[in-house]
This record gives sequence, C-alpha cells and structure tokens, in this order.
Amino acid sequence: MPRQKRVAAIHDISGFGKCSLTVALPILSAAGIETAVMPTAVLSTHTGGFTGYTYRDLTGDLRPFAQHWKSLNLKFDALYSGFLGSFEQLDITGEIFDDFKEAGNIILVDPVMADNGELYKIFSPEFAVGMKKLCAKADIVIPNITEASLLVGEPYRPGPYAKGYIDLLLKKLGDIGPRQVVLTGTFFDEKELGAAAYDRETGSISYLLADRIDGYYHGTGDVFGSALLAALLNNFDLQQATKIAVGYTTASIRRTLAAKTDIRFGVDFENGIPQLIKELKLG
Ligand code: PXL
Repeated sequence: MPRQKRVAAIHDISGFGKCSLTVALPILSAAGIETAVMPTAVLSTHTGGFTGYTYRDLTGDLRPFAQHWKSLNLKFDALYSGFLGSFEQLDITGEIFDDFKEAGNIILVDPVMADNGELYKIFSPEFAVGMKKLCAKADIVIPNITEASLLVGEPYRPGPYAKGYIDLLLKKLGDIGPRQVVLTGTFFDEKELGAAAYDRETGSISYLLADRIDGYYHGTGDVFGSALLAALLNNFDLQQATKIAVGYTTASIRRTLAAKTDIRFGVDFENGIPQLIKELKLG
C-alpha cells in the first residue's frame, strides 16, 4: 500500500452554494487523499449572486493554524489555495507556502478573484497585484481567462479565442514563476470548452476540450481544481489530470442543467464521484 498523500486546502467555507472547501474536501477525500483544511473565511453562502450573506474573516487565525501544524511537524504533499478572505491573506498564504514547501511537494494556486471580465466586487484592483506575487510561489496555477488577463496585464477578451491569445496567456503566466499552468474557460468555437495545459520546462501545450454546455454555473472552478489535484496526486501527468478534471466538471454541469437547478446553488459533483474514482483507477 503506497503512503497516503496529504493536502492542506486553504479556502473559505461557504455554508451553502457548493464551492471552495465544501467541494475540495469531499473530492480530495473521495480520491483517497487526507485533507487538512485552513478556512480563510466563513460565509453563509458564496458571494456570487446571493445578497445578505454573512462573512466572518479568519485572517487572524491563519498564522496560528500554520504555527500549530508546524509544531506537529506536519508535512503536505500539496498546498492548495483558493478564495482568500482579505488582502492580508495574500502575504500570509505566501509565508505558509514558504514554511511548508519541500522538494517534490506541489503548491497549487487557484487565483480566485474574477470571472466574466470582472474582478469580484469584494476585491480591489490591488488584490490582483498581490495575487500575482502569490502565483510566483506556485508550482501550478489554474486561473480562468479573466484572472489570467489580470495577472499578466493583457486585455480581457470574451471568447471564442484565437490559439495565439491562449498561448500568450499561458506563456506569460509561466513567466511569473509556476512551472505549470492550466487555463480554464478555454474555447476556440461554440461547440467545445475546456482547459489549456502548459508546462514551461518542456514547452508543451495541450487543449483538453469537451462538449460545451450553455450557462454559467457557480463553483465549477473549485470542482475542476480539486479533481485536477486529486488526479495529480494519484500520479497522472498534467495533461491526463486536466483531461480527467474537464470530464468530471463537464459531467457535473450536465447533471445540474438536466435537474434545472438554480445556477447559484453549485453543481452536482457528488453523483460523479464513483466515475471519478474509476478514472483515477482507485475503484
Ligand atoms: O468559487 C469561487 C468562490 C469561492 N468562495 C467564495 C466565492 C467564490 C466566487 O464567487 O464568493 C466565497
């Protein structure tokens, strides 16, 4: 039996509306990975389309969490950050990466801050500058196109995209520091949508696309990122892991569309877990 892998997931916990930790924890756990959680904020729902949500910022807890984990001599095969609850958390998360980085472990940053050409209302433009610094410490970054354009200072364009634009974003993101980049929301025509994966060291770029489903569903970036990390930690390479994550996310969206669920409520990723486990060769 190989040693069980362990992840530290640094995201918010939104009580309702399936995203961040309520998605990362079940997916990674189902994939056999021990998942320690460091909540960055506690909300009653995510911020996408709901009003009146509660918001408890946990900035003051992050360093004490990390210090306690350090005192226990905990080691992580991956650190996975997503939605951060305040501007200060960008630097604190960077310090946590420095503390827990080891040869061979993976720092995966999902620079959650924007979508559809716009920064989320709760973030200021300086947040994008701080996020770029955090991405410089990552081994892998997984932005959507809006986040990518903010990080590299290219104008945001709505799709369908020219390959040249996607490849430019990938290369400029690699220049920030991470060896690998996965760009979500990539599409070249109206029929297919998925992700582009780039490895700066080998120079390889691949496009992993699936049939496109209309509509914007909340939390899909977190479903994608969690499945991608689950596959990487189960020893799939970047291209294979991206393919698995695209397939899993698309199937989750398809079930949600068929059920006519409110798009703010998140996607039905749960009923895809048995299939994901098969693809990860765990079942
Ligand atoms: O899925 C990204 C995300 C995570 N957490 C919170 C959010 C969002 C996107 O809006 O609001 C609280």
